[in-house]
Amino acid sequence: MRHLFIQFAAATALTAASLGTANAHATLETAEASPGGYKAVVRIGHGCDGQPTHTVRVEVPEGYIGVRPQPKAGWSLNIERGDYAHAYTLHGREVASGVKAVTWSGGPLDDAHYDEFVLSGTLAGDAGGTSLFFRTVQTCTEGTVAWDEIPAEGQDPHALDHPAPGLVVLASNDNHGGGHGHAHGADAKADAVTAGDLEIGAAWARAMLAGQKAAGAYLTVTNKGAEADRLVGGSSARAGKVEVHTMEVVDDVMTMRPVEGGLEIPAGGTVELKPGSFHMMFMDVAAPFAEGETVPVTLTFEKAGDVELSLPVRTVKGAGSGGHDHGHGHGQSHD
Ligand SMILES: [Cu+2]
Repeated sequence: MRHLFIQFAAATALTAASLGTANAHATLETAEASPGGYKAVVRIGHGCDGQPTHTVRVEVPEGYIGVRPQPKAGWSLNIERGDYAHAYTLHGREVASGVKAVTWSGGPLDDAHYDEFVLSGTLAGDAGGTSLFFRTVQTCTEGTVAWDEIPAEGQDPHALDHPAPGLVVLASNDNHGGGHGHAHGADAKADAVTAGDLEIGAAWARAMLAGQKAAGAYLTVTNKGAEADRLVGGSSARAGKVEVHTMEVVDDVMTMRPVEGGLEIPAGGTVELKPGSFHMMFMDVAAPFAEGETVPVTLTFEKAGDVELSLPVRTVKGAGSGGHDHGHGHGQSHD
């Protein structure tokens, strides 16, 4: 009987796997990268409900510049060009336009097969600390599947049926070559504040674009005491809600969510809240934070209690286009 049960279970699993495309998302091979050279490998693991795919179109997100697609044997290539939202410095030159979308078509990609569609380009320095999404549409014999859903701030992409392949661009705050704009720069950071055993420094909030409702804020907490403390939350007159968030890549998908039970600040330790990692999330922000202003925040610690800070607002711009680039020889050539 036991044997029979196992066979039955296996058959059920097979049936579940063959239903729909929900478990075969279009994803990026590398879902986390620093500003600089980046090869975007979009992986298509499935057809549309059993049908072969003949066309794949990938949109190039803002901030991924100087893009060139890799041709594929048996597929024809169509490149759409256009203007970027603003000009970037790439290899010492100003670039204001480039590839915005690439379509591979006429190909045979059977439902049972797997294939990759490759772009080569550069992640601009000001993309550091953000997430980029490569909206992808696969067209099959009948019908299409659009991987174009983008998680809202704080939403788990796993909750989406058809998430766009996402990339977390790490903050290039280990790049001191440009001498300005990085997360630990002498410019635009709050003075260190002491509260009990805690010392809080290098605090800042990210400037927001018109229409944005949420923003990240970053700081460093050092615990000089003998006991651990926890950063459990916060509040601000400028936001409906302030939460402690973590950001990580799970199953190739960028995930951002509240830290359950708060963020531990170990005795004698330092915890850095930084882009691409732990951060304070300001939500329901009515008036977007503008570069140059300061934003008040009250941080709540389990033991040290409430700590008031004033966060300078700035962009991560200038952190270096191509600045943190491994082995391409142009790392420090930008402004
Ligand atoms: Cu967040």
